[in-house]
Amino acid sequence: MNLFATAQLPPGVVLQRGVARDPAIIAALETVIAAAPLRTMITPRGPMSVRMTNCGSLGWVSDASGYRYAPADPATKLPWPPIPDALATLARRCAEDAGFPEFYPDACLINQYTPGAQMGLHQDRDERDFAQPIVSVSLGLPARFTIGGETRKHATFDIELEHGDVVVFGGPARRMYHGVKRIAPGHHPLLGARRLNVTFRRAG
Ligand code: MD3
Ligand code: FE
Repeated sequence: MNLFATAQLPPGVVLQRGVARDPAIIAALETVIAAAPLRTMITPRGPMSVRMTNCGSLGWVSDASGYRYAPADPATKLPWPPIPDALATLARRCAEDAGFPEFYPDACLINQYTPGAQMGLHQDRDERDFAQPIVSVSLGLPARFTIGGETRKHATFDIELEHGDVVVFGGPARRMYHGVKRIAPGHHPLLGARRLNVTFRRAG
């Protein structure tokens, strides 16, 4: 069982600081990125500043026509790489420690932020079953992560996420608006001038 600080966080948000510091996690991510390179996805509102790829049987993709989960990488038409064991084990353990012992992710989205990149306030609602949580792993440069409520108007607050931090969003937190403020310049000893965020989802 991991110890974590839950003070101040809304119901359903479980923060597990520093539980993803094993360098094997980065090595596993590098194998995925080698097979399915990070790329700029286009949204109906324009190109994203974050570069993305996926592993698992489904991957989140976006183009000018909209967002969806897809079984193949649109760049190569090949299936996304499988979720490496080191990542699957981490996701299952973190979900279990947050009260979700039956979490079987089929989609793993990898986001790469370089300084200046950000992600606007949004909801994750392309997944089939909102009873399933999302497990988020932050690596590399720190980020200021914004959490709001179930509507865009709701008051927001920020938490600072650092290398190795995991957040599980389940239950009432699953539909909360969230975003990432512009990443500040910096250097991380393992990842250099970048932040990787890995989200595990049950999409299908
Ligand atoms: C809260 N990524 O990829 S992960 C995303 O740091 C995304 O790259 C951010 O938002 C990042 O969609 C934040 C944390 C996260 C993910 C899903 C959530 C927070 C969430 C779903 C519901 C509520
Ligand atoms: Fe999101």
